[in-house]
Amino acid sequence: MDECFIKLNSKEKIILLKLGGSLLTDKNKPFSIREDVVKSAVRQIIEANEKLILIHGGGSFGHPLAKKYNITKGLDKSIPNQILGVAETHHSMNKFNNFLIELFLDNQFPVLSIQSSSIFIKNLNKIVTNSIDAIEAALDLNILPILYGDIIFDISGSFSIISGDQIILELSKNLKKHDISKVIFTMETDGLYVKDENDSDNYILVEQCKCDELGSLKLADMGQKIDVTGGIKGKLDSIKKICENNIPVQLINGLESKYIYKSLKGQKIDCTLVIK
Ligand code: IP8
Repeated sequence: MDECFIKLNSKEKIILLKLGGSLLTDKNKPFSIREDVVKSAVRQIIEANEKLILIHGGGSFGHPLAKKYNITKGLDKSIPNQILGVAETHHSMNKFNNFLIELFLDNQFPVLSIQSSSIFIKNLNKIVTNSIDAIEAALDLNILPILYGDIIFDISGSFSIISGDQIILELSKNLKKHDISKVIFTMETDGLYVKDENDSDNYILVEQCKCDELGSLKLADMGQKIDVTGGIKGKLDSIKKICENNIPVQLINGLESKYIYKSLKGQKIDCTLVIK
């Protein structure tokens, strides 16, 4: 049999799960973890015990600091202590990530933190990675890799922010030994909503849509908090790009009981599914 054919078919299926920063923290109150939400998410992931990579956002540990030092705009000598701010933002995300890591380890569940600022770098505005082999090596040993939104260096001598959504996009392009069966984004609503044409006070959940329809949806404004990485618009762009690689994306409510577990297990829930 053709060697290439065997290799293609020996790839292991994997899920990418993003826990949104606004779900896990109170984005309006710096450095505040929503402990019951985080603990419930961790419990559901352990219980589901599926092969996955977990990615989490910045919430109140990343965005307020990134905004204070205008990190997304890159090096700006007129901003006092900006370089210190880069280090502080990374450290703050590290502390937040540690909280999750410890919850898993307290439950004897093997996880490993992977720093996005060490494996990704920007070159001429494009994110590149020398190797994400460590992630796949961890997966092969049944260790759950956890990545998070972070600062990212630019080889031109600057920096910016890499969001959890961008990390997912990079993973979907660069994983070699694993096929992504789906990407799950957890948020605080059941998915995307559009205005009901017959009743302007009512919103309707979009249960399924194609990625090329995303741009024309008349989405309801479900409220925005401080988000240096583009809010819902940035998210839709990332979802579109992920889907274009033929990976289904499910947007689910991380506050609903057992939704994370059910989604990981492929059980039916109210959500938005975006397909190619
Ligand atoms: O919450 C942003 O990640 P996101 C990370 O996934 C920082 O957009 C450091 C602001």
